[in-house]
Amino acid sequence: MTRLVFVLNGPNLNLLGKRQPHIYGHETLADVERDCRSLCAELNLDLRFHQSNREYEIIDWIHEARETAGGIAINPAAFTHTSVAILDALNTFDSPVIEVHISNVHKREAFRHHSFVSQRADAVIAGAGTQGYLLAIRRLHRLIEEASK
Ligand code: CA2
Repeated sequence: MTRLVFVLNGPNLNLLGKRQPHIYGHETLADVERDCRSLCAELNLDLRFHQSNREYEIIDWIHEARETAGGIAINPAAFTHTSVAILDALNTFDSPVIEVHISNVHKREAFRHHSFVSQRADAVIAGAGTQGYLLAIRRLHRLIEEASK
């Protein structure tokens, strides 16, 4: 089992820490990437960390992960609620998938309560702030260790 994990981020998450801090906090995406890198180093995992505002780029990274990765943590952002294409791509990936949301989508507008991605995700973390990414990496690490026994 490969020790490479992908952390994928959907549209507008490049603005993290720069707008709406009451919902998404003060950490920037660069801060999140730094923390993910330091946790992966501690856990002896390799990391690819990406963000895009374009659905097809996220799909292409999932395809790349099919060939190379032992797990995906994904915050699809608004694509969570709209994208059958991202769900279809994740359904072609055979290793663990963890869905991450910074905010608790279930406390928010009704249109955020449905996730296409949850149909595939092995776990969903919502409302833990940016710590959710680190929790997802720890869970992927556990699953990768178990699969390699
Ligand atoms: O809570 C989450 O992580 C979300 O995936 C974030 C998405 C939203 O559409 C989902 O319903 C829940 C929005 C990401 C936009 O990120 C921004 C960050 C800072 C400022 C503006 C947008």
